[in-house]
This record gives sequence, structure tokens and C-alpha cells, in this order.
Amino acid sequence: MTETLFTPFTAGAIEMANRVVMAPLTRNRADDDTGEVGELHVDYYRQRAGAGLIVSEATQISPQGKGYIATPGIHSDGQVAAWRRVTDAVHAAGGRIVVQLWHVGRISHVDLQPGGAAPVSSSARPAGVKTFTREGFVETSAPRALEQGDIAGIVADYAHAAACAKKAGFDGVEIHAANGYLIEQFLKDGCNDRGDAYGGSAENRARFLYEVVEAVLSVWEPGRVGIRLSPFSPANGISESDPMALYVPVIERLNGHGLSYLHMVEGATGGERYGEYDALRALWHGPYMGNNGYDRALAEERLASGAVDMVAFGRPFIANPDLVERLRADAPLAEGDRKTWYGGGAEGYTDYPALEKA
Ligand code: 8OZ
Repeated sequence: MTETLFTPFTAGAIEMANRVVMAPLTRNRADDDTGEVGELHVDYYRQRAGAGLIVSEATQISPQGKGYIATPGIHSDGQVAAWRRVTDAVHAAGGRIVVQLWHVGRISHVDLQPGGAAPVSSSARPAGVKTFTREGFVETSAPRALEQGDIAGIVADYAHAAACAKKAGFDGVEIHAANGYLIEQFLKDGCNDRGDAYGGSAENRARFLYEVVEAVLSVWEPGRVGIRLSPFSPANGISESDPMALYVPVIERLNGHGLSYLHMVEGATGGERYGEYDALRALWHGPYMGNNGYDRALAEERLASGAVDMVAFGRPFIANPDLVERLRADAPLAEGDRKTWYGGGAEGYTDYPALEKA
């Protein structure tokens, strides 16, 4: 079997030292008032700069795009300056980092929204899932269906955030079009019940996604724009009756842009691997990043067969800052403590040690 996890790869314009990607991980340690990252984040991402590429934690493109306590933003000058310290540290350590651009849509709560407003979505259907606010775990609030006239403003927020990402020194951006957040709330028919140009047919439901991609491409060259999809995932209370009918044309359309990579959640996010992700991958002309439940053996097997070009590891990066070295040495992996996944300080965040050098 050809060993390829540790060979360099170029995803569009992003040159990576290896094919191990740090997947986006929400950790809720930003300043809840300003949405700024801090010194802890500088340490955390620097410790993990051995990855061929880091995809940042999901980062809201606007105040309205926020859906959980203490997630970072990429829309204000203060946030740009704060992220710049992170990107400088990752680059100084030889790594690469893109920021994941996020709008949660209906996965939010009035307490997290500007002016206590209802969260927005394609439709007025509540998600029926929980989020976390200052009060702890709470049911997400009933959303307001966006007026057609509101949509251009959100698309513009993506372009603004993309421009902020450039100022912050990122190597590119990843559009978060997965896991039941706003873009999926347009894409999937289990949520979108619009009667206008943004609802109904698969083509109409994908319109918002295409507008977002084009907005981001007005700021960044395509080789520095990746996209994350989760066609088969029910994450955050969403569903799609015919994922292939929806996603085959999406992949074909996205092929025309020459993006840096397609990042696919293969199955249920953080759960079982299922669905026709390999059939979708076969239609994709660019670099492909597989994600979901990978271990070293599965990564090597799928790299060797050409099923994937890169593998994004999420949970293993929490407790193994030097994951690349551990995979290379085939060393045992540390287990993270779930209690410190979301929120808190350095504990369970920057205090996981690198493997002792023998
Ligand atoms: C876990 C907790 C909160 C948010 C995702 C951004 O699923 C997330 C997320 C994950 O994409």
C-alpha cells in the first residue's frame, strides 16, 4: 500500500506539507461580547500547526450569524486583529490555516441575536434542536423566514467576512455549507418551504449557495476557497428526501469554479459513515477532503485507493496537538475529555501535551 498521508499536497493554491487536515471544531472560548479570539487561541492553533492545513472553528460572518455562546466572528476590525495573531503564529510554525465562514440561520436563540430578534432561515420552521447560551442548553428559537429582499444583504455579509479573512492573514476560506446551518436550510427540502426563486426545485434551493460562493469569489481567488458539504447528514434537525438529486447538480456547478477543495462529511456528522459520498466525489474534478470517523488505517486505505486526497481529523486533534507526528509514529492517541469540548479556558484546550520524544 502506498503511504500518502505524509506526502505534500497542493489544494488549489494552498500548499500543504502533508494531507492531514485539522477539521473545524467549535470550542466556545472566544470573547462572548466581542467575538474576538485571544491568547489561548494563539497557543491552541500554534500547537496544531503540524497539520497540513487547519480549518478554523466555525466563525460567524455577522452578528446575526451567531448561534452559540462564545463563538468567534470575522466581521469586525477587532476580530481581524485578533485572528491576525493566530494566523501569524500558525505561519511562523510552518502551518496553513483557512477560516470557516459560518451563518447558523435558525440554529440560534433570541438571546444571541442582535436586538433579541428572531433568528433567520429560509423558512419559518423551528429546528427542534438545542443550542447553548449563557443560560446553558436551550431550545433554538422559532425563526423568521427571510424576505427575498433580505437575502442580498446576507450574501454581502459573506463577501465582507471573506475580505476580513484576507486582512487577518488567512491562507483562504472554507464556506460552511454543511450540518444544518443557513446554507443547508436553503438546500434541503426538509427545511426549505419557500415558494420563490430560492425554494422548490433543487436548482432554486441551491441558488443561495451559488450566490454565496460567487460573493466569496469576488474577494478570493478560487484556489483559496474551499467548501464543506454534508449531503447525507441529519445534523441539527435537517433532512433531504433525495440527496443525490440535490447534490449531483451542485457538485457539477461547483466544478466550474475551480475551488481549492471539496470537504465532505461522509455520513452523519460525528457519527455513522453512510451515503453515496464516493459517487459524488467521482463527479468532483478538484481536490477532495474526506471527513468523519477516520482513523489512521481508514485514512491510509482511502488515500492509497485514490478515494480521497486529504483527510480531515476532528476529535483526534482535540487531545493530540501533534497528531501528524503521532500518526507518523503509529503512536497511541490520547482521548479528550468531553466536559471541556465546549467552553472553559486552557483546561482541555491547550494543556494536552505532545508525545514525549523517545
Ligand atoms: C458542535 C457544536 C456547535 C457547533 C458544526 C459548527 O456542527 C458546528 C458545531 C458543532 O458544524
